[in-house]
Amino acid sequence: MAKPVLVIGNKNYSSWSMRPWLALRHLGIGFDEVRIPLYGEGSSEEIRKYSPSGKVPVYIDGGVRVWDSIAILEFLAEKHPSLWPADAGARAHARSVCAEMHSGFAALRSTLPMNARAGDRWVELGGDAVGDAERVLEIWETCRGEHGKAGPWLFGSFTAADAMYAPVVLRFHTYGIEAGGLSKGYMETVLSDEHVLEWISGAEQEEEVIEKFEKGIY
Ligand SMILES: N[C@@H](CCC(=O)N[C@@H](CS)C(=O)NCC(=O)O)C(=O)O
Repeated sequence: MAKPVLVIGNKNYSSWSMRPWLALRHLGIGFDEVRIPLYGEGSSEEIRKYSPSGKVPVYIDGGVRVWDSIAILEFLAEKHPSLWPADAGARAHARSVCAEMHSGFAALRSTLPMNARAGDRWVELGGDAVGDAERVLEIWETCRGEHGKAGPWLFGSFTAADAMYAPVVLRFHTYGIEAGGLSKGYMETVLSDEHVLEWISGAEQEEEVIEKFEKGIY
C-alpha cells in the first residue's frame, strides 16, 4: 500500500508544517514528504494542487485528505490515541492549550517568526508579544507541573500538545527568550529530541531565504 503523504513548506520557516511532521515521527508512522518552498514563484499554485485552503500542511492518506495542522493531529489520534493524554481531565487540558496555540499568540508569532536554523538572534518583545510569551511559559509550567510527572513532555509522554508547542520552543531558543523552572527543562527536552534535531538539520540543508522572516539582530 502507498505510504501517506505529508505536504509541508520550508522546514526553516513553516512552523505549522512542523507540527504534524513531528507527531508522525513520534508515532513511528512512515510517510512520504512533499516539500513546497513557500512564497516563491509558483508556490501558491503548487500548494493548491494539494490543499483546498491554499496552505500547508496537508496530509493525504489513501482517499482521505486532511488540511490544517490541528485537523491532521486529530485524524492521526483516531488511530493512535496516545497522541492525547489517557486521562480525561488531562486530555481536556491538552486540547485547551492546543486550541490556544492554534487560535492565538498572533503577536508572538509575527514578532518571532520561526527560523529553525538561526540559533542566536535577538528582538525586542513589545506590546501583546510580551503577554503572549508569558502565557506560553505559564502553559508549559502548568502542564508539566500538573500532568507531566511521568515523563519529560508537557503531559509526560509525547502528545499533540508537544507537537503544537515545539515550534514555539524553537522560536524562544532562536531569539533568546529565557525560561525558568519546569519550562526550562521542557525546552531542553524539545531541543534535544532526535526528531526535532532531524527537522532542524533539514532546515539547515535548505537554501531558500525568505527575507520577511529573517528578523532579529545577531
Ligand atoms: N491554520 C493553519 C495555518 C497554515 C499556514 O498558515 N500555513 C502557512 C505556512 S506555515 C502557509 O501555507 N502559507 C502559504 C501561503 O499562505 O501562501 C494550520 O494550522 O495548518
